[in-house]
Amino acid sequence: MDLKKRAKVGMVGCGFYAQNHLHAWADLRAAGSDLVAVCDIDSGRAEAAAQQFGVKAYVSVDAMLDAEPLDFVDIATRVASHQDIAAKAAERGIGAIVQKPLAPTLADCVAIVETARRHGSWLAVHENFRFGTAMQRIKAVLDRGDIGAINWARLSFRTAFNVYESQPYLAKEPRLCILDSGIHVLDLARFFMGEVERISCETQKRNPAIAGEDTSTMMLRHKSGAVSLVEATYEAKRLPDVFPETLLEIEGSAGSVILLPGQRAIITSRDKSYEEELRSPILPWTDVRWHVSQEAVLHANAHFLDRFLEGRAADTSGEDNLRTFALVEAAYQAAETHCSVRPEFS
Ligand code: NAD
Ligand code: 89V
Repeated sequence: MDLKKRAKVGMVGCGFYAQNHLHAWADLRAAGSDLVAVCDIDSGRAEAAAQQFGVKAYVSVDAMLDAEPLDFVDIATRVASHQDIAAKAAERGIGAIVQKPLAPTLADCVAIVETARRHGSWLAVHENFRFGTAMQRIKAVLDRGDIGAINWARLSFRTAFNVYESQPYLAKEPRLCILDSGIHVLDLARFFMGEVERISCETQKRNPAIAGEDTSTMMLRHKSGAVSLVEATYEAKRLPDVFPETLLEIEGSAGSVILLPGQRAIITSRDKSYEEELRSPILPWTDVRWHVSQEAVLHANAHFLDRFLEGRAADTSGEDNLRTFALVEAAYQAAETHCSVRPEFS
């Protein structure tokens, strides 16, 4: 089978976070991505993106999918519309990358994955924390065995950054912290430590002005026997506020990796310790505050493009992401029942 060398990409959703996707596709032109059209039900946003990136604008997904010979769509609308838009692509045999959370519930996520499978269409979830430069470099250290068998970790996404300013809808989400940011840290826990046997969880709502939980503290027992603490909160009033960085403490039988504010790592391997700066350079379109998140988009999109062109599943395929989302649901169940819970998929 002749492998494709280029992919025609359609962007669905031109809102706040999609700007990073759009810049990433433009940067990946040399790697084979051809952004050809954008779609947003808000015509102003669609036109603005189309003008900035020199592509066609649509206000209807159906119209774009019927008019443009796309290889895949990149869906960066909010969670309520993911299933409907992903189905429209799958039914036409067009691949899809869907932003996190894939869907509001695990059952909806399974339905999206099943629809793609039924139509034989390629499906990836844009879960990008693991693709960030620091996370990829740390994964390489762990995979080399430099710290031995991993047996304990603490993964922390702790901030008081005003996420509600750029994402005002978050203040009204009934399920907030685990579904929005805890999902990223749970995916990192799987990425570094493997699949999960059981999870326990405590949630808090420390900010009375919002609808959902703003703080989650989770404990995971991995199938390897390792234990990890996974934390996410928007109410950590501390300095430095490292948003949107995830801090790490990963311990193994022969050493450890500590990821400190500013993406500085202290690596201890068999009684030798050294420091590494893992922060990547600011890009022309990234900014100091969001850079760690934005550069993860570029690397994630590069991965999705490569895998699509190779005809292979993404690391964060629909099927893979079911195991992360199953942890989200298990965490909410654990918080409600005050018991540890086995995730439905692992
Ligand atoms: P947003 O509301 O700013 O943008 C969503 C856009 O989608 C809006 O412009 C809206 O008009 C458009 N839209 C809605 N329904 C549509 C439809 N049927 N067809 C076409 N366009 C439609 O939202 P946002 O803050 O950019 O978040 C988008 C997604 O990105 C969410 O799932 C969010 O969780 C995710 N997100 C991920 C990260 C990350 O990867 N680290 C960071 C922030 C947000
Ligand atoms: O990265 C995200 O998914 C955003 C957050 C507020 C956590 O940065 O929603």
